[in-house]
Amino acid sequence: MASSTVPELPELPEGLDLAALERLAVDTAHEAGRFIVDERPGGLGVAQTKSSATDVVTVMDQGCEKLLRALLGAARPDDAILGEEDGATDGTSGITWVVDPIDGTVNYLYEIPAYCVSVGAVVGDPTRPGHWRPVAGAVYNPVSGEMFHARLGAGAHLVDAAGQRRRLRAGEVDTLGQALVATGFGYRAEVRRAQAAVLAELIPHIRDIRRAGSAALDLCAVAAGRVDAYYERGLNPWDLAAGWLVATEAGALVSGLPGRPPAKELVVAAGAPLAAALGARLADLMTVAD
Ligand code: LIP
Repeated sequence: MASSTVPELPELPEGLDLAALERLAVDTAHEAGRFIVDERPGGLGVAQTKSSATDVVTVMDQGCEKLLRALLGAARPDDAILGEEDGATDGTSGITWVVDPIDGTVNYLYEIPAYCVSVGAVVGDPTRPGHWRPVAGAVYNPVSGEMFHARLGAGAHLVDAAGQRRRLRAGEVDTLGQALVATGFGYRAEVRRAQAAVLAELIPHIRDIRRAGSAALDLCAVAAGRVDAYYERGLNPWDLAAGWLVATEAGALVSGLPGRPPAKELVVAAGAPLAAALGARLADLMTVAD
């Protein structure tokens, strides 16, 4: 099984029950997913903005993160938590929960059914690229009812709305020209301009592009073979944590620029040969576009 290009990381804490972490990730993602659908107020609007006027936060992002923190804190009070909305809280167990209460917030605001709750348990320091990796995680799309989940060394699975469970296997397309590629764009205009310039140069060399609007769902789409590859620049640890493990446990490689770990500068996910080809092409194009 291909693995991510990260240096050797700290050992897993003694006696860590990865299956229990995976179950906790699934249960909390499911409860939080129900919350953002069932408790969505009518006429939901923007509560605040972050890096730009289009980088929006709703009261449901804030409420969902509070719920995730309460559930994880009650189950494992010694763990640290890093969340998109409320930042980092320390712990002593060696495990950090990296959570995105609503990944695909703009889709959620527009009621486009491509958003999810992402809950990942990681070892190492998630704020330092190359110094962390996920060990258990779940990505739940509460509209489709699809629960993607994984733990280190045990494969990745999808449980659909009917409760059918299946093991995930990433696609095996190994040439760019045949690759259906997912990607995303940032919230700041100058970043989107550079990303669009890279895409304009890349698109003649691939099958086609898909833009779903959620990094976590894009990584799960690679795991499920629904796309052959995904790449994006500008991701935060919470966009990445759980989806990264689902993709690698399904046989994909998740990396950054050639020879570098997944990081804000770039995340690439695909079967090993395609990830290498795409990573190299993007490295060339990004240098030109910057
Ligand atoms: C989103 C990512 C997506 C990216 C968006 C945004 P959010 O995260 O999942 O891949 O293209 O710009 O960053 O803001 O919905 O948590």
